[in-house]
Amino acid sequence: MKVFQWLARTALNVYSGLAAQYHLHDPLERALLPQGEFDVSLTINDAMFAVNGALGFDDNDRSGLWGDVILVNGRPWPVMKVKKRIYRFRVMNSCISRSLRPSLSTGDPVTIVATDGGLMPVSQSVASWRHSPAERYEILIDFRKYTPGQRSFRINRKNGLWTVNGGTWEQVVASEFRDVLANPNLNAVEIWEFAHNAGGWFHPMHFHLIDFKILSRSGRAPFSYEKGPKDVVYVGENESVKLLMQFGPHRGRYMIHCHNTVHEDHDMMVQFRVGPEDASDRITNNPITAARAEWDTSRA
Ligand SMILES: [Cu+2]
Repeated sequence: MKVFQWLARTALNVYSGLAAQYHLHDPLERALLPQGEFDVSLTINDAMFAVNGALGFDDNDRSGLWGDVILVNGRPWPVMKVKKRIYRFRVMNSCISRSLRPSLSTGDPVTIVATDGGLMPVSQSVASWRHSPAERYEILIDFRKYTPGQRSFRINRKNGLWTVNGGTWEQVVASEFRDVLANPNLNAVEIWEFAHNAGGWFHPMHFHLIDFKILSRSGRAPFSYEKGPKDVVYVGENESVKLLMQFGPHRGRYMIHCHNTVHEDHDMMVQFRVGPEDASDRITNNPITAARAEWDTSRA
């Protein structure tokens, strides 16, 4: 009976953090694959949090738990700086119930080199893969082809919502406005590419804070009439645009959204942050449910 009670708490134990990676090495694997700082664990799980930060648990009448925050190695929305080389990532899904489909935002493939029990006979290049709880996949990502300060964003329709790299404004709100698409330094110069690999709609993408210069449109020069400073760029059907931007003169968070305002409402708005996060970045005051503003009559 004691054993039964222990087993019946596995989900709660794993959800509370009792899941980890234990790596075994051998000479063949050491010879073939990146080691040390280039051999990185990614333990992914989903969680739901109460207002006070406590973990919430709801197994939906014993069918499964779906948290609305994805954690990597226990941290929400983590960022990792990489060098221009090949990295090895050991990806473990430690969600209670959620299936994952990892992919790179650039759409580039990754190389799967090992599965749960060790090296594959032949590595496999895939654009994404289906990944259930407890499965482990080891992947290689080649960062040599990416230019520092260059970011790629994809416009996608997902579950009836318009998204940028899969992100929505609902996710930003759920994160208490801390979730950002990118975090350039103050006055940094970067090139951002927005790709819309579908037909049916164009998207007038609008950026707050900055003006930008359109560098190219699907690899060709921009139109002659759009060579001035811009804050809206027409992203046509099956088109990608490259934009040269400098992030200043202010730090803080700023919106990017589609200016087809129906797309914007459902739910094509995200944000970027210039400079480091500070304490005021966390916004818990919901403008819709907050107390009404009052006139300050003392100054009248
Ligand atoms: Cu749009």
